[in-house]
Amino acid sequence: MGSRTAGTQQAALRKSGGLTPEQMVQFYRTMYLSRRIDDRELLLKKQQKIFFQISCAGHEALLVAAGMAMRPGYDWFFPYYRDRAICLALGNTVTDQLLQAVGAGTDPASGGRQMPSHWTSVPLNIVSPSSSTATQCLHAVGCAEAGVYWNARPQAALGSYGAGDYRKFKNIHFHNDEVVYTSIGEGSTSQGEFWEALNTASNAKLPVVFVVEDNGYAISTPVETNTPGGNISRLIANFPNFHFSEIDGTDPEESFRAMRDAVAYCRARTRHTPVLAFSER
Ligand SMILES: Cc1ncc(C[n+]2csc(CCOP(=O)(O)OP(=O)(O)O)c2C)c(N)n1
Repeated sequence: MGSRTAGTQQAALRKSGGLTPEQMVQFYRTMYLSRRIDDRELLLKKQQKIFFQISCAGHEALLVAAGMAMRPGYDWFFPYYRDRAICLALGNTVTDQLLQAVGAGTDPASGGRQMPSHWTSVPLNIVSPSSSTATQCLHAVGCAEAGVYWNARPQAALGSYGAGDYRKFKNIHFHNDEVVYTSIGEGSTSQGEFWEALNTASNAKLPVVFVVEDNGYAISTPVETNTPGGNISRLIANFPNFHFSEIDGTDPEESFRAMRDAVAYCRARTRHTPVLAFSER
């Protein structure tokens, strides 16, 4: 009986990608919290206290998995506007997110200067995005390139232009095994920035995890209108140097296993390969 129980527990651990029951509860709580904040913001918008609301609904499992597989304040994050749940998993609080939503002067992300859902946190390494969709992919590639360059040439950042140690000035630290996360909706993959980012990440073998969240629509435009063949996975599966994964992003355990493997692959600098994961419609 005892060994059967141990066997069952081990099978459950394998299925969850190594997450303990306590971590699974935390996983669910973060998913639920994300949905509750979305619901509250929708109410605030109807009360005209928020002028812009973007929902993470349906994306929570994949995003909490990503947050739990990565290291806040150590890895780097270039999410897109649907990524509320990864920010919560990394350590953003409800107060942080609501202050940003209403554009409060006390908003820790930007003092109320950024748009709502333009996720930003200096201590968590969540980098403030542009509203131009897909540009975050190039920012992520630039960050990964900077990390690889500075890790290989620690003297390069030292004061050659008289400004002192640039990294200390900007409070930026690379550790030689950090991973860079970026995400994008499937509709925005039709933009050049996405393909430029893939080209450089592939050629330079950069440690970037690209997450394409395919929810079937670019806001309202069906995926078939944007993507030749209607499936972005098919178009990019054969890029050189990619570790590639297509998953059901509404399945928490499958999502965590995929994210864990993708992050480990990049962190190990096996081939410095970018990784692609996909959310299912
Ligand atoms: C360069 C650019 N073009 C257009 C827009 C307007 N816009 C914002 S979101 C969006 C659709 C994006 O769809 P998708 O990438 O599938 O993300 P989803 O919101 O569906 O998750 C568009 C066209 C923009 N922000 N930037």
